Amino acid sequence: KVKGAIFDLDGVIVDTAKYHFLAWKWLADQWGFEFTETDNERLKGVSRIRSLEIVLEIGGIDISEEEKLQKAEQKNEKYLQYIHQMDRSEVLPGAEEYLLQLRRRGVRIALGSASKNAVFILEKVGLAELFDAVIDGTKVSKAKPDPEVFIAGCEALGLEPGECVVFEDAEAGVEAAIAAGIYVVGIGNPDILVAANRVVSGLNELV
Ligand code: B16
Ligand code: MG
Repeated sequence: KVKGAIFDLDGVIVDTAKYHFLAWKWLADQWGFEFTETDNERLKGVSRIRSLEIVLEIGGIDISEEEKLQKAEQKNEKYLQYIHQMDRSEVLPGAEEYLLQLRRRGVRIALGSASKNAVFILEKVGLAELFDAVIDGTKVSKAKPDPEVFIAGCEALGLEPGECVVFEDAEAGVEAAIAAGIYVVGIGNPDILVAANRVVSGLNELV
């Protein structure tokens, strides 16, 4: 029986990928190369600094480690301007209903996100109080596909991996859940999330 559910944030609860995209594109524009939505797919579920490295690789740009930290910081400031405007209308269809449904059944809920802005976003969209635990980019050091974030999620809920289920939209996240030994429901395209135990188009399919 499932006792705990661990949710990814971007792509599962909210669509912040569009704001990450705009902020990375803003940096690419300054460097003078084109950064497309297809390029942006490669950044989903990936940490901020690793995302920057992928963006630099796409643009064929080489900068020092110190400059990388500066650029990642600039990108985040731009991203924060976008997410400051978020409200509950940006919660993806079915997400709130599904969280409430699980809570009524006594299932414990955690967030398992790579984002360092996760708590801020949950508060902006009004879902923070539905989570019993939040494991985000400020709490883990190894990025998905490493299982660290989801193992920490189970521990925070006081449960074993075998008692939990993960909801993930990114390939790296699905891999991380499998490596943690947790049943994983992919959110998105079944042709991409082939490794998931089950794939649905969105949480609205599960309500
Ligand atoms: P931040 P998730 C991830 O969120 C995003 O998918 C990814 O594109 C982003 O680079 C990462 O968070 C870090 O975010 O810059 O806010 O710390 O899908 O793991 O919820
Ligand atoms: Mg995601």
